[in-house]
Amino acid sequence: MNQKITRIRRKLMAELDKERYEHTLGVMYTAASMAMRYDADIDKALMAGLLHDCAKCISGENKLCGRYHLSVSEVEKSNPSLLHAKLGAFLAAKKYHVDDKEIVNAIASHTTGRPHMSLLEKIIYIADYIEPGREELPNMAEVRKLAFHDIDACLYRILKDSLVYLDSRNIPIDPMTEKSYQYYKEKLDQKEE
Ligand code: DGI
Ligand code: FE
Ligand code: FE
Repeated sequence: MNQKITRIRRKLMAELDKERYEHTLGVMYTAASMAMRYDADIDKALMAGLLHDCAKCISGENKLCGRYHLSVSEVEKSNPSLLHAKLGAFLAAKKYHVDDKEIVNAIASHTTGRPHMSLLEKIIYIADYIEPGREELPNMAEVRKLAFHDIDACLYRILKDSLVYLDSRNIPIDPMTEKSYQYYKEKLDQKEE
């Protein structure tokens, strides 16, 4: 696994711009730290963190999805940046030869989340948001602490803040982001009853 990580790191250094590569390393190590905290597989967290944005610096996402027979919704068509998650999951398997379903799923759901996320998916979704190089988003100090204290509460908090952010900028919400938010809201409400 370590050799494979080193090999893919080298490829990504050429594939991504400098800022995105630095972010990638931040997500990779943050995900590993969270895996330590929550008893998840550290190697899988490293690999999923490393590859989560592997399709971020590619242009013509719509066309590429067509070529690879990946479905594109209306919201994705008008916001192609959403597509780097599913395109990244596809490339992780086909170009970087990652055959672990859990890793591929974590890459696929890292932008919108989804209901019933696995532990690894939650870790990547959160690590992407809190890695040390990420710009200071609202409530960041609190969210970072929560990540190592209560993973579902943290997930909910990020989904909530993301919806507020997207709304304030009039960016159309992907239905999956909304679904994830509702699912984790209900889950937390039930826990509190
Ligand atoms: O790729 P990163 O920048 O590291 O982070 P990311 O994969 O979470 O992508 C963030 C971008 O995705 C940001 O520009 C907002 C956008 N995004 C997240 N959820 C939604 C969304 N865009 C739309 N249109 N709708 C969403 O629900
Ligand atoms: Fe991303
Ligand atoms: Fe990212």
